[in-house]
Amino acid sequence: MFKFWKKSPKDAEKQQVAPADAAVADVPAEAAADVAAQPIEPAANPVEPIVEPALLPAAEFVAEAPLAVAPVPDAAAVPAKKTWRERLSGSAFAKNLGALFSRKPKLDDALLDELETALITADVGVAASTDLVENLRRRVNKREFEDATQLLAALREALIALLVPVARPLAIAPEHKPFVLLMVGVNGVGKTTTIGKLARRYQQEGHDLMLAAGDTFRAAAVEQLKTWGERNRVPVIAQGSGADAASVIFDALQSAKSKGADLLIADTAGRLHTQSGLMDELSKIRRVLGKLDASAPHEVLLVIDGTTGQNAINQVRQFRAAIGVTGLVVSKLDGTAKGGVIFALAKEFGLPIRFVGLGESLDDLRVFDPAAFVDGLLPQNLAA
Ligand SMILES: Nc1nc2c(ncn2[C@@H]2O[C@H](COP(=O)(O)OP(=O)(O)OP(=O)(O)O)[C@@H](O)[C@H]2O)c(=O)[nH]1
Ligand SMILES: [Mg+2]
Repeated sequence: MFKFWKKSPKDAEKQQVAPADAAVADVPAEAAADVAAQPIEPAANPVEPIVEPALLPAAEFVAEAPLAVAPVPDAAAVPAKKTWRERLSGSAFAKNLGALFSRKPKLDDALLDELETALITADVGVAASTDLVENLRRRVNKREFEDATQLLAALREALIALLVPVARPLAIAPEHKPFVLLMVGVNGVGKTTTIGKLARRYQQEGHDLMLAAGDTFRAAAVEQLKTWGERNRVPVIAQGSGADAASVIFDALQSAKSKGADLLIADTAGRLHTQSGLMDELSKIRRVLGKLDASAPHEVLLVIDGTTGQNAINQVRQFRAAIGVTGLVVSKLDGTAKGGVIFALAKEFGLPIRFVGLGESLDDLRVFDPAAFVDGLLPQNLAA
């Protein structure tokens, strides 16, 4: 029953590299976004024994595709980028706070209690909400504010101050060649689409990058990444579905090294943080990469679905224990997300929040900006 996990020399031969295809070089950003955003079925995620990958010679894994950089699509063809406020306006955070302050409330204990409830229900978490409101309460008691507008301004400052320490953008350190970025997270959080968006971003910045299709559970997952790579002329290292993930990522690093790529982004299968067998597989990926580069992976990005709520805290704990997370991406903050989970994460862990997902298009993966984020959640003024 476990035989599909065993890597045979035949499996190694099956490894493919998505060819660069001049015919699809001019696919506009929107089409690429469609591919990146295409829905995929949930992974079955069986718990399987871990098998060390065979350490095959580098020559067998050299990517055929040149590391060509596709032309950057014409900016005019891309629809106007939506503002943070437009993207975040549907969140419970924005709605609750908007409703609270539009009543032109009196500065009293009842308002502070309501504010605390609004923050907690928007996923900010009990600890962060209580801290924020108790600080404001002290200042209200000292008569620092004349009206609710001033209280709102103080809340804005306090929220931004909570996030500034975690707004540390990802730097692709040139001393690592390639810089290895591993994308991890539970099922369906947006890992693969985020890879598509990041790949486009780094390609436009002039990086020679390669992708590793490390989600080997489903053929659809490999195809999703390969299609993206073909359209954007980014080489994708993949083996058939059912291959060993650590082996695919190991091969991809070997290939990226031999091609002189400066960035390798590896996808992994979604896994529940409670599935210990699958979490062990992540440790194995780290161990195996270490055979080629002791410092790899240089970034482990954990993607958290912004609609997850307080369960996000458990996810960070478990993934951190299994593989050592170095940065977070909080996706899907548009739509039904309540908006506050980022504050809870910042308060609990202090891990860098590298990017946030504000929608499905390529433009919607933004470098995390605390002021833009907070301003997108809060009412512009008491009339909002
Ligand atoms: N609205 C919105 N949808 C997003 C965002 N990021 C990803 N998605 C959608 O989330 C769905 C799942 O995305 P995937 O990238 O396939 O998720 P994954 O983590 O790779 O999933 P598995 O490989 O199954 O674990 C897709 O429909 C994406 O378009 C975002 O920021 N906003
Ligand atoms: Mg995926």
